[in-house]
Amino acid sequence: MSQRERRSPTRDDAGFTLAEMMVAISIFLTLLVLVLSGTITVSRALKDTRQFTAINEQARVATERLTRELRQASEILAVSIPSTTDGPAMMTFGVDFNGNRRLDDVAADPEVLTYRYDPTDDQLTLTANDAAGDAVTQPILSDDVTGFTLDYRSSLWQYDTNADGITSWTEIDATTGVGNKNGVLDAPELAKIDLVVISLTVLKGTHRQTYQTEVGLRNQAQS
Ligand SMILES: [Ca+2]
Ligand SMILES: [Ca+2]
Ligand SMILES: [Ca+2]
Repeated sequence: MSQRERRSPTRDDAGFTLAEMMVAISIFLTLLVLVLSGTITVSRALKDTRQFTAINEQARVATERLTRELRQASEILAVSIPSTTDGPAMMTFGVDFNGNRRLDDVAADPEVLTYRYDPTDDQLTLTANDAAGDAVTQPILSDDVTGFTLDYRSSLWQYDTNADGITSWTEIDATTGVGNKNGVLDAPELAKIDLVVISLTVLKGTHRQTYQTEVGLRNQAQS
């Protein structure tokens, strides 16, 4: 063996070859990407949870507010019932907050309230007159309401024609001498409605929460 050949580096004493270095670096980079993506996923999940907790709390407060106002309502003035459960819904009702036995257009606390759900922008709004008597619409919940339904019922059991224990507005509408049989909940039947089942669903990311409550209208006149 020549001098030159003896000095040539063998595989064992040359440290890492270029190929080995490349493999080591790519393994290191792969592990780094995995660790970073795991960290990002966890922080994104935490952010989603925080946002949902906030919207969840707003939805709870909104449902409680509507429940409180509706319980004091003296009359339901108008409703719009969607043909599908995810359609637009509207309800206008009056509350005699100042106790003067009529609904005032101008009052410190607005006495005619309209709640409206628009599924095209996932928004629940409230329209009421301000202290000057001008109608003002404000969002109650923005962007995150994926369902808002109002089911109208009566405690007048004699109109529960299918005897299922619930007097629905459709039964009121269909009763001769009580409803006008037009398939719509309108003026002739509204005075008979004294129960409203509210269902509100919010969705943030993958989190979904539905609030449902049945409200008895204490002051609704019946005849
Ligand atoms: Ca009043
Ligand atoms: Ca029934
Ligand atoms: Ca009707």
